[in-house]
Amino acid sequence: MAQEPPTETLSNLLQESRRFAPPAELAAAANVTEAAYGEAAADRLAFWEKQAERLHWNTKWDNALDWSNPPFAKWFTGGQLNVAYNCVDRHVEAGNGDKVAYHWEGEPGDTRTITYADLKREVGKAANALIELGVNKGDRVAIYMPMIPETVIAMLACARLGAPHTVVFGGFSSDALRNRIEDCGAHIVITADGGYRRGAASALKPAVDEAIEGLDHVRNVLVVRRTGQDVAWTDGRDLWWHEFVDGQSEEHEAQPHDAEHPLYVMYTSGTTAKPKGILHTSGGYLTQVSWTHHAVFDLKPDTDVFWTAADIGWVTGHSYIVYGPLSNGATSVMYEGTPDTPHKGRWWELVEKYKVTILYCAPTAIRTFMKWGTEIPAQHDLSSLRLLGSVGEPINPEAYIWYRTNIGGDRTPVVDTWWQTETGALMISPLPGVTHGKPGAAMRPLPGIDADVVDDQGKPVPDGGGGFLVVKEPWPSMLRTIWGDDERYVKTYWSRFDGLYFAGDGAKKDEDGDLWLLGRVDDVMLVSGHNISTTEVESALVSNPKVAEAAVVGATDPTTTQAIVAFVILRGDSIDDGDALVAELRDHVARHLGPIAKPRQIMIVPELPKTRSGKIMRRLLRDVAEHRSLGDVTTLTDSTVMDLIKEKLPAQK
Ligand code: 6R9
Repeated sequence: MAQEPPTETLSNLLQESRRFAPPAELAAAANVTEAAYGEAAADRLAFWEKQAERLHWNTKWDNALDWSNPPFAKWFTGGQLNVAYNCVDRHVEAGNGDKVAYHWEGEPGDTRTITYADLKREVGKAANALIELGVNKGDRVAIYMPMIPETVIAMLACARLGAPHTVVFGGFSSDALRNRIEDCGAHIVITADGGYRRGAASALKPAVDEAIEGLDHVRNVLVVRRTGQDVAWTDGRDLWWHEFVDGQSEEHEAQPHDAEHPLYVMYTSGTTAKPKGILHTSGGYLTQVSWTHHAVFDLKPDTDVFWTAADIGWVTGHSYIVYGPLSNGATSVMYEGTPDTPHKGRWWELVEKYKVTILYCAPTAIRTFMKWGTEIPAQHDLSSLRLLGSVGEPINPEAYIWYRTNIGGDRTPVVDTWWQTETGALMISPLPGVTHGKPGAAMRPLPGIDADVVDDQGKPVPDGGGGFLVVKEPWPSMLRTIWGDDERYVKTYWSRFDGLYFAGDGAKKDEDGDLWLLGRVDDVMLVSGHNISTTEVESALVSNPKVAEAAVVGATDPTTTQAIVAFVILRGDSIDDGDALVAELRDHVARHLGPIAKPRQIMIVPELPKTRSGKIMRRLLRDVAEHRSLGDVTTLTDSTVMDLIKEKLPAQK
């Protein structure tokens, strides 16, 4: 085959023809219908103004969008609201105080039921406690917690006071925590003695002690007692939540804040550079998380039980465990621990116990369940489920089918939702009552969102083409800047293409114009002049019934520029027969995608390196494939994984 010159266009290799129509019953009663697309296209700002009416405003806005100083957007200017009032008090005032906000389940099996009235009381006390600690509007508060109700209560107390929170994953090291506390200049840290993970109490407080050593701006550490383990104590600085917060008055009157008042700063990991503090504000953010939760999950507050099985320290938890569901008065499940504790059916036991109707999780979890086998979910009654969602990475078509079949009983739509910390809320996704879903495709930008795929000149690619995902018009829940670094905000997101938001993801449009996400552009491989996405090769591997999960990287190669190297995890019942299996998988990829995509090398491994939000860290695998020493591993969930992988390596030549 003749070598083609390198192009910045992604090759379109994967073909997928399966389609799933919305169930008739769901479509007939869907919260949002086809008409929303037309409505938003006719007048985008009027569409978002209508969605903003879902919230309680103390003062209505004058102007939907101020885009006079791009790329710095202001939404709903002149408007005032209180985010915590919208998430809690107004439901109590409407007579829904007894409604369950959270069915919380601890990993050891302890449970708590938190109603909206409970939440109002607890948030009131926490807000008064923060006031006593001298927290003023605008002050930052860091939250480093396990998945317990106090995490939500702390976030809402901050929102109530207009004190932006920054929640840091409980699994991050003290260094990562320190960088974040320092960058946003937090005065208070809220933490716990520890939390339960994988069947054991894991400490949090020592990391806080280490992180804030010598940081003068941190005045107090508020500590929730969760595990009862011993903690070191600094008198005058450290306070127990059960002593200090529980003694406060429950009464706290929420004050309105400007629509553009900062709500939170969420740090994106940033693989090599300093983490970016993504700033979200109040009115636009809450409008879009509330509407997308209503539209894409078809949330019926009186009958649904919603479960986002993700960590609150990930943006998915902020928007779809806390702000979206609470703004809609939903009942959610919140689970502290890992899916395999004390057994691999824990999630399905929870779905059965709480009669969960909508489940939202990451492809990495789905592929793990594929590895564990279908018998495990089959032992539970999952018939309450009516809708499934996916987020975090492209969902391989075979993982989508597995999810729909084995968890969704072949009835439920699967909504593959594309978005980012930076976008704040869902951006590209099917609408469950409208869209005829294609396994592996995020389908269309939501009503009110103007996204497209462009070539390296910023020109839209035709149907059938691939390139870079961009957003063309500002949206309500967009990041406003990077905390303290406007210049980096402009440079990172708005400078690659003039006037367009650059998401950093590769994507293609199929012949129908539907969108398929193809992974981060940094991960795209250049093989003999073709740009090939890691996602497509991974999906081809996962379409082999022996494979549960695959990660693909491009390693430098003297003849083809880069060569494809794949790391593969087998499904539970598959047998690794060495070279024969590798040959079979290489041929399988070549058959599905063409000879150009045939991996040079395939390694069968027990685990893959992942971040806490479940994204595969291909950078580390590239280090392995190119025989380099490993780069920064501090954001890995489990740092022993890389040792397991290296053990599997063939001896270096
Ligand atoms: C919500 C979240 C953002 C990056 C994003 C993309 C990937 C997320 C996806 C998806 C394909 C989906 N991503 N959802 N890729 N299909 N449905 O994950 O935020 O942690 O900031 O990550 O995740 O690469 O650019 P965040």
